[in-house]
Amino acid sequence: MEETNYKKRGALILIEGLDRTGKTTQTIALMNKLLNEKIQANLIKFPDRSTPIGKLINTYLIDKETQLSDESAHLLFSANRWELKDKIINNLQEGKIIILDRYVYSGVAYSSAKGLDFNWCLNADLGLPKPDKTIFLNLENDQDLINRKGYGEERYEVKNFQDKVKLKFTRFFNDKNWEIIKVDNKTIDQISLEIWIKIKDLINGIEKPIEFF
Ligand code: DGP
Ligand code: NA
Ligand code: NA
Repeated sequence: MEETNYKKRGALILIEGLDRTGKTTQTIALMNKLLNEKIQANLIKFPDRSTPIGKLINTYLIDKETQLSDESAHLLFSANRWELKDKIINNLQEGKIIILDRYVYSGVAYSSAKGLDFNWCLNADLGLPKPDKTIFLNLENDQDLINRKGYGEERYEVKNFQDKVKLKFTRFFNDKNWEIIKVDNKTIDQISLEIWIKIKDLINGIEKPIEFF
């Protein structure tokens, strides 16, 4: 008989959404809750602006004068995810939970919203570990977006562009392991609780192999 007992590993949990929908607040809150529960976890935010590639990306995002073709920008964002691949896998295998603030889906949604081919964008990320759960923070009335703190400071924070990105993200809404949380008119704590309910079955580890894009 085939052996199907896998060693327990940590879960890969991703929080996605448009700019200024509260991803960073929620990933930090989730991280703190896990640590309070004495569960080992690590938070990785993409783009990771601290690496050499991440520094280039940061310049590109904050300095709207920086010229980069859409393709090369995409490949830099993708390379930035590949830089962290081994760390993610090693952490999961050590039993740690990894919380991601953006990942492959942001890559595909933002870059294809600029007109690049959807599958070309995804191809660059094929082989990266796939999240066990993706939670999309959905602002249904996104007219509110432009009133959020700091909005418009970075390259992609333009309402018309965000609408296109949203449309690309919706192509993933029915994917396996995707959950959509409506964030309109909810407090930070309410949203945190909804996230917790969706991930609490994963916090004690998973007995299946890591999946890959
Ligand atoms: P943040 O630090 O979460 O605000 O993200 C920075 C910006 O980068 C945000 O507007 C989303 C965008 N972004 C993230 N990943 C990718 C990618 O792979 N391609 C492109 N074009 N944009 C991305
Ligand atoms: Na942003
Ligand atoms: Na953010």
